[in-house]
Amino acid sequence: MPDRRIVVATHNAGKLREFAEILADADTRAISAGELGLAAPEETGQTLEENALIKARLAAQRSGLPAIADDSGLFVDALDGAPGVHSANWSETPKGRDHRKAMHRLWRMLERTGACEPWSARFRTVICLAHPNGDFEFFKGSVEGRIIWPMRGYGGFGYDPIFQPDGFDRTFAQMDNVEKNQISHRAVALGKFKAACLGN
Ligand code: ITT
Repeated sequence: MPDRRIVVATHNAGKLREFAEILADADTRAISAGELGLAAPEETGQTLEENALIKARLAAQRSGLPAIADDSGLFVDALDGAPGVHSANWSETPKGRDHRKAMHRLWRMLERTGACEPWSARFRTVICLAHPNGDFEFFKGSVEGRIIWPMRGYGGFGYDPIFQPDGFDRTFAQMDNVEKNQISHRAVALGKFKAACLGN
């Protein structure tokens, strides 16, 4: 990409921070959707791919710049992949997002299944890079792990306090940003994006 500016089309502060940290060593200038005053589109897709495309395409059209958007979710095997693509919806309340409520709901459902530990799960993300001319491509990442209860840790965001990646004895919320950004679903997908598009 000769013009090194790119729009990061997210309205999630936690995601935006991780994008900025992971892209910090890339020769590019990331501009947030908020800086450009772009509104968040309705996510009407049934898949991570569809929603990532909706978000990236709109931001590219509105800004005239290449845009990347991430659609992600937590997929729990004992819940047949829920909350999955609906991960954000589970946290919605009349007063805004409440991920503690969403994590309690997840836990109650898991208890009801009677499934034995370990409760295997994965975070998945699909990053879409969209260009103003309509071209687009996807970069995917996932991280395997398990659901932990009760919640542990205060770092990260979203469902991090109940997700422990394989090979670690701490949840994402108990890790510092640097450690999470080395192994997370978002780091894997952004690593592929950087290698393909930014020459990193
Ligand atoms: P944008 O669409 O503006 O990017 P969003 O939060 O609505 O922000 P999604 O539609 O992709 O993004 O929803 C993702 C959900 O999964 C949301 O509830 C997040 O908090 C959660 N999530 C995504 N990545 C996560 C991570 O790394 N750690 C914990 N939770 C995560």
